[in-house]
Amino acid sequence: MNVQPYIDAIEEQGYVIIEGALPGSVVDQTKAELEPFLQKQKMGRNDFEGFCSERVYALLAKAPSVAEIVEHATALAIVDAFLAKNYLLSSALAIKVHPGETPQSFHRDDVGGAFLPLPRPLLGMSTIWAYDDFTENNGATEVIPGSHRWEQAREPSAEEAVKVTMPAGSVMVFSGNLYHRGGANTSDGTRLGITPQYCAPWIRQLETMTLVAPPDVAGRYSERVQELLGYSVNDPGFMGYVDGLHPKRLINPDYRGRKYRDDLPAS
Ligand SMILES: O=C(O)CCC(=O)C(=O)O
Repeated sequence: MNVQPYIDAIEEQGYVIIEGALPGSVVDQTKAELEPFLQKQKMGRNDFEGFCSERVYALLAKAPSVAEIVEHATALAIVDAFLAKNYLLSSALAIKVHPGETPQSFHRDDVGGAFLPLPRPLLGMSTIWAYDDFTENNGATEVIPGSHRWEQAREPSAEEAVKVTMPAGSVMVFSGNLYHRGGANTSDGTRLGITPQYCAPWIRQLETMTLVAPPDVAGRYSERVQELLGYSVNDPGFMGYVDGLHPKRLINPDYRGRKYRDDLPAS
C-alpha cells in the first residue's frame, strides 16, 4: 500500500484519518475482550482522565486482540516514516467516554519533550482507533491542525480545533507533538477509542532495569534504588505508570506515596 499521501498529510496538518482500516469482526472481538474491564467501576480519577470516562491501561495483558492494531501494517508503515527503527510502544489504553464528559485540556502526547523549545522534532507518534463511531457530539477527539509546527508562545484554543469524526473501524494517526484533546460527550451514547502510542527508540534505559530487577528483586533494595531502577513516576504527570498505578504498587500493594492533589485518591 502506498502510504505517502498519509505521510504528506501528517507532515502538513499533523494528522490523517484512515477509514475502514479494521474489520468489524476485530472491532467486535476487542469490545468483547474489554467488556469485563468496562463495568463503570473505575471512572477517571481527575479531569484529564475524565470523571465521566473509563480508562483501561495495560491492554496487551487484558485484551489480546489489541495486538491487531498495535502492529497494524498501514499504521506502522506511517509510523516508520516518522520514528527511527526500533521505536517502542509507549502506551496502549482504551478510553470509553460516557455521556456528560467535558472536554479534556489540550495537550501533546510526546509531553516528555516539553522541556525542549518549540518548534521541535516529534518524539512520538500516536494513533487513536474508533471502536464506536466518533460523532459530532459523543466525545470525538479534537485536533488543532498544524499545531505540531507551532512556535513556543502560541497557546491552543477551542476555536482552532476540529472534531475527528470517523466511523468505527477507522484510525487517526497523528504526530506526537500535535495539540489535541478528548471532546465533550453531550450525546446519550458512549464512545470507545483505543490509543496505541509509539516513542523514539532512544527514550529508554540502556539496560531495562525493571526486567533486570522485577518487583520481588527490587523489593530487596532501598526506595532510592527502586526509583532509580524505574519504580517511579515522572512528576507532574503519569509517565511510568503500570496499569494506571504507581509501579511501586507491584513491590508493595499498599504503597500510597504519590498524591498530586489532596482531593484525589493516591495513585
Ligand atoms: O480520548 C480521546 O479522544 C483523546 C484522549 C487523549 O488525548 C489522552 O488522554 O491523552
